[in-house]
Amino acid sequence: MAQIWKGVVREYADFMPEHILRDVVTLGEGGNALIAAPAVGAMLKEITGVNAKVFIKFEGRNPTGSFKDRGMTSAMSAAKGKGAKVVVCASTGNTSASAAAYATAAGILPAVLVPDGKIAMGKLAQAIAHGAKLLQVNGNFDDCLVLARKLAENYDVELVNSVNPDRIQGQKTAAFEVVDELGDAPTIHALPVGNAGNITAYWKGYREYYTANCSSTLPFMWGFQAEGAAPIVLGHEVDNPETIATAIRIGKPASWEQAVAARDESNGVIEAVSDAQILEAHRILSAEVGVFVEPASAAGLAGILKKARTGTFTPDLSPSLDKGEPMNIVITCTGHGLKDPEWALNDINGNSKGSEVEPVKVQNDLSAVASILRLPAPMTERDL
Ligand code: AN7
Repeated sequence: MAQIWKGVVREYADFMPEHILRDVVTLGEGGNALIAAPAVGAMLKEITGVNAKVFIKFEGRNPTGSFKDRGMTSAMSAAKGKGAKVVVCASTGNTSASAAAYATAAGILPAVLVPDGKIAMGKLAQAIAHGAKLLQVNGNFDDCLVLARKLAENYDVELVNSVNPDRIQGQKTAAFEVVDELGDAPTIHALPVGNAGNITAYWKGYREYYTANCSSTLPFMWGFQAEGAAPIVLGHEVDNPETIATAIRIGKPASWEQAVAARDESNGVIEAVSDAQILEAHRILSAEVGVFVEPASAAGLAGILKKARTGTFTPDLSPSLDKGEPMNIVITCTGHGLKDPEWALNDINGNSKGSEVEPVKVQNDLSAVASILRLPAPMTERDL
C-alpha cells in the first residue's frame, strides 16, 4: 500500500525542534520526487565532455506553487503554537502567496508587504484569494523587509520571512529529500539566490544529514543571482535592483552572511546570470525537460550552462569521477510557471514572440487538422 505523505514537519519530525511539532499547520507540502533531465545532461556532455546525471528538484509542485511552503508550514506551526493572531512578511510574491495560504489554514490573519508593481499577477491573485491584507509599499522588496521587521519588533505580530529561524527548519527538508532519493548528496547543487534563505536552508539540511550519518558527502553549493540584482557577487548592496526575474529582484539579502558561509564551506560559488541567460534556461526547462517554471526559478540551470560555456565548470572536484561514474547534479527550480506565464509567450522586451506562439487557425474539419499536422493519410478499405 502506498504511503501518504504527511507534510515536511511530520515526515522529518526527528529533525524538527519541539516547539514546531506541537500544533502542526500543513497543506501537504514537500515530497517532491526529483525529475530526471537527460536533455540537460546531454548538453553538458556536449559542451564540457563531462558525464552528469542532472535532476530537477521542482518546487513548483508545492501547494502554493513554490518552495516557500516548506518553510511556511514550520513557521506557521510555531506561530500558531504561541497563539499569534497576525503574521507579517515582506515579499516579491511567493512568500506572500504561501504565508497567506498557511495563515488561512492556521486561522491567523496574514499581512503582506509587497513592492509597488513588479509582482507577478498569479502571486498577487493568490494572496488576495487567501484573504491577506495586501499592502503595496512605494519602495522595493528591501524597503518592505525593513518595514516588516520593524512591525514585528514593535507590535504583537509574528514575522514569517526567512530571517525567522523557524522558516529554515522546514525549508532544509528539501536537502533531506534529495539525499533520501539519491542515496547520498549530489556532487553539485545549483539554485537561484535572492534573499538567500533557500541556499542557507539547503546547506543546513545537507550538513544536518551528514552529521546524522544519513549521507557520506556534502555537495558544492552553486548559487546564482540575476546580474542586475547581484549584491553577493558584487560584494556590495544594490540600491535599485533590476531583473525580469522579479522574484529575485533583491538588493540587500537578509541572509547574506549565511549564503557566503554556504558557498565557502562547500567550496561552491555564487555568480551572476543575465536575464537573457535566465530566459534561455526557462525555455530549455519547458521545451526540453517538461518543467514549466517562473523566470527566477531558471537561474540555477542558467548558471550551470554559463559555467559550462565559460570553461569554469570544475567537475574534477568530484570523487565519483575517479571511478568513471557520472556525477549527480541537482538543480532546484523554485516556483511554478503558471504564476508568471507571460514569459512563455513574450520576449525579453515584453513583446509577443509572434508566429512562434500564436495558434494556427484551422477549419472545424478532420482532414484540414490532419493535413496541418502533416499526418499521413489513414488506410482506407481499398488499401486493405
Ligand atoms: C521563485 O517571495 O524573496 O534566496 O519574497 O520566489 O531564498 O530568497 C522569493 C524568492 C528564488 C529566492 N526563486 O530565494 C519572496 C522571495 C523564487 C522566489 C527565490 C525566490 P531566496
